[in-house]
Amino acid sequence: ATGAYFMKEASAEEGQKTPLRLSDEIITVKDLEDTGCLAYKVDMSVDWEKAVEKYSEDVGMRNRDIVRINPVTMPGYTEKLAIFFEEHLHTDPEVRFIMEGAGYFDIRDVKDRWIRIPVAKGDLLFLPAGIYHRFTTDETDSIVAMRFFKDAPCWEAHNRKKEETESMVERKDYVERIT
Ligand code: KMT
Ligand code: NI
Repeated sequence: ATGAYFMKEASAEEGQKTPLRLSDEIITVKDLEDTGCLAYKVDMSVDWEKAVEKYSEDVGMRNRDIVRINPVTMPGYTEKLAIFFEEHLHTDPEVRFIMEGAGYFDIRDVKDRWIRIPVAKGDLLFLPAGIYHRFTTDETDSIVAMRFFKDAPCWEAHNRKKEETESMVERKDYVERIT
C-alpha cells in the first residue's frame, strides 16, 4: 500500500485540508506506477541528503531549493495555497522531498479520478511531466519541502483547460505513455 486513496471533492463542511477519503479502497504501488508516479520513504536517521541528491540526479534534476509553506512565515499564504490547489500540469517532472510537516498531493489517474497521496516527513515524490495534479497543506498548515528542478527553477504551472493543456506536447507524450 502507498497510503494513497480515491478522494471525494471538498464540501463547505469538509475543506480541502481534511482527508476527503472516498472509500476503503486502497491504491497500491502498482496503481501509482500506472500513473507514472513514484513515492518512496527515505530513512532520515542515516545520510538522507546523499540519498535524496543521488535520486534527484538520477532523474535529471541537478538543482534544488527549500520551500516553507505555513501561514506564519510565508507571505501571501492563502493566495499561494489557492494557486497550489488549482489543477495543473508542468513540462518537467515535479520532484519533492518532504523535510517536515505534512500535506496532500492529488493526482488524476488514467480514468481522470482524483487520487490523494498523503505526504509527510521523509517522503520523496516523483510526478511525471504532463500529469494533472494539485497540492494542499493538511489541517496542521505546515510543510517544509525540498523542490528539485533541472537547470533554472521552472515552476510554470499550466492550469487545466481543455483546448490548451490537452494539446501540449508534454501532455500528449504523458497520455501516450500511460495508455
Ligand atoms: C507545488 O509545486 O505544488 C509546490 O511546490 C508546493 C508543494 S511542495 C510540498
Ligand atoms: Ni505542480
